[in-house]
Amino acid sequence: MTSSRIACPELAGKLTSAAAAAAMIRPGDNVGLSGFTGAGYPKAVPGALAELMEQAHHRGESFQIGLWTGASTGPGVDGRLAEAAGISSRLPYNSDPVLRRQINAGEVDYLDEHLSHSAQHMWFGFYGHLDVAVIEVAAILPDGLLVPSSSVGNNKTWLDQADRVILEVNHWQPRELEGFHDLYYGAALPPHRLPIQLTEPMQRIGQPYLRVDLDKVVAVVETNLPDRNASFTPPDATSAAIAEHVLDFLRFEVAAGRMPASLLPLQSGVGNVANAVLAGLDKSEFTDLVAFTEVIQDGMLDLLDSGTLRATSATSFGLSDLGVTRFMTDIERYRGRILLRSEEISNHPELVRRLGVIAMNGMIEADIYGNVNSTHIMGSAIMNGIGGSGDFARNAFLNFFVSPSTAKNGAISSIVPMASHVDHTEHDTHVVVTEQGLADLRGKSPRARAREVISRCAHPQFRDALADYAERAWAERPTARHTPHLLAEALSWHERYLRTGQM
Ligand code: 0RQ
Repeated sequence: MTSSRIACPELAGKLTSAAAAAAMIRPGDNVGLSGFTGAGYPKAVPGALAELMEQAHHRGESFQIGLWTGASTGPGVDGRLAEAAGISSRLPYNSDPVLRRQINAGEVDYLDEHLSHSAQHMWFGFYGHLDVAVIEVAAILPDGLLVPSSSVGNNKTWLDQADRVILEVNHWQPRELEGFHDLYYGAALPPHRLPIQLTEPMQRIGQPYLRVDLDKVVAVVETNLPDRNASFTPPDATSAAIAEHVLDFLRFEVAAGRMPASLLPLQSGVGNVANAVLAGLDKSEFTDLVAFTEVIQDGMLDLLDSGTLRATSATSFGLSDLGVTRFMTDIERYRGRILLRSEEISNHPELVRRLGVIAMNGMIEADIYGNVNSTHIMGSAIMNGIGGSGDFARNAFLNFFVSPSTAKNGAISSIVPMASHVDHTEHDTHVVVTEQGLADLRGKSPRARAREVISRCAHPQFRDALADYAERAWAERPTARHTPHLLAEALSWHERYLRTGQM
């Protein structure tokens, strides 16, 4: 490995090993890492830190940190540090199964935050002090400016706010990533905030580089390791049916004159249903689309390659191994058509609303009135977190929440009388989609929404029970018929699955 990517002499002088860099992190520190959806997280220092934690634990000493990131990382970060019992608190998002178990066991405090809020809550002082930032970059320029890697996330904020900075320069990341980023440094705190002058998804409002105060950099480490590249399965019948319902609805909206033939900027959550919608778009008549989203997954590369998608703004990649190879071998093809921004900008409510984004996100369950649970199984156990779904859905021109109509091999209905946890309220939800059909909730009263959700989205196995619930709630609540519920029964709907031992 060479230091050809570290062109700044002052920072080249700070080159050291991962173990030496990790030793600069102390028990009790809050540590801000780069990383978003398995892309751009530091590959070496977290593992070395986990070893130090295990050694300390063997000596009977406590060594835990508060762990802050952009969003999810990889098993080498969340998983490894969790295995070392090294995380006391975590924000703003996690999808690692080992850490999830610790959170749900009550061993780790988890702040599940809207992603657009995490940077500003740091600036507002809501999270306390950030001791160390560990940030992966693709290269360091002679003047110390940093070429970001495959995600931006909260890197700008962590670099700015941390007392000490450790940089990981990853040779695996394409050096050609220089120019793929747009870092906005114009944010001020209330009452001095100004409008963000972005009126078109691909508009540049910042600079291609991250800045760091060179005096704060305590170590530079070189790596040559890949991102965590999620595997991607081709759409199955369920996700393909969901995608078809979404596409038909978009056609209907265009025909009704509510959006142009090239639609409005798209935001798509991650996962197989999201990829199926993108695959459906690619086969459709839609062209000249643009995305203003969080994550660029394989489906987006397909759309860019076919020309269906003109360009996309995001904060991170979230590609499969195959997707990474495609991107890396043909990177110039994507230059100017992909722009990575900080997550406070990619998910900014002001921008999502101004641009009129069409938001599509997964859900765990929706209730008959349109309240959506994206995060908690049976109302208590966290799955991942709200991520960007609230940033986009609440401010979108049009939002979709999508899910198979059942979970756990058909044992559980994703349409329930009352959501066991609410992330998106009935006031925010526009369209609910399952493989059974699509419920358009816009402009409808609660009872009309219930009829729509039950008849169009519920699985036939649960449809009668849900309709019966809604009718009895109406009959038994003669003075509370706006959004009638039978509370004990609504909750027991969830609990009966606990009793079957399926959960
Ligand atoms: O669990 O794997 O243990 O069986 O939840 O469900 O069907 O694989 O769906 O991967 O699309 O995830 C909402 C979690 C859906 C995701 C959620 C169980 C199910 C399975 C996953 P198992 P699927 P997906 C941009 C936007 C919030 C963040 C977001 C999510 C597991 O979309 O995290 O939108 N969203 N971010 O069995 C019991 C139910 C269930 C259920 C599903 N009703 N009851 N278990 N499951 N429904 C990205 C970012 O912000 C970074």
